[in-house]
Amino acid sequence: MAIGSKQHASATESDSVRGAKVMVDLATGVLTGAAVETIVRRIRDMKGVYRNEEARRSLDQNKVVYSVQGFYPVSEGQEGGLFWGTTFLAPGMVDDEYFMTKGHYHAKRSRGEFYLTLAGHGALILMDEKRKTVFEPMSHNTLHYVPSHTAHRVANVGDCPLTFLACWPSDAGHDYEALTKERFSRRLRNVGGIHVLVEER
Ligand code: M6P
Ligand code: ZN
Repeated sequence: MAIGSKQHASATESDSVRGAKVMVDLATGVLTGAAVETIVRRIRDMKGVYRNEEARRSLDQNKVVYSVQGFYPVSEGQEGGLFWGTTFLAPGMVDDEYFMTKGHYHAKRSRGEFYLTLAGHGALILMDEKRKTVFEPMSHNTLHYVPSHTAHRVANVGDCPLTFLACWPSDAGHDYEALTKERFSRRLRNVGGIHVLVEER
């Protein structure tokens, strides 16, 4: 078939071509499009997340810790779909702990997730079912696989915003409850200027 003949013509017919619903700026992580939804987590939303609750309470409760821009093409819980998001995590400290995401298990424990770091310096904290907690350093272009059955949370260990992309199954869900009872077995803390995992007492 000649180049640009029938096949090409059909690809330009309006009923067979549709524009992307969302654009991702890979320099900044910013998503644009009518389908994009944003959630914001402020210091006031982080009750019980940090070891030193008094230190958290003494901070500006309106300060944004992180925001997540998401593209959820199917409804949450639906099997077979995928979700996409960008997390923007501010730099900051609560006592000797870094600003971090709440952290979660997937409600459906068998589900995994990918994270791709765009900017900043962070730590992806992972705890497996045996309660073994480790972290993976995050920096520009690092790709992280969150295995199934693994609690995960991200801390910003740098001075600049930490930005990362994420992709996860639409039926994964978020189980925050389990971590309010059990918590991570180790916490990432600044000890003498270095970030280390310290056993939770
Ligand atoms: C990533 C994804 C999202 C998650 C967000 C913030 O973008 O893992 O599913 O909601 O980080 O993390 P958390 O829900 O633990 O606050
Ligand atoms: Zn997740």
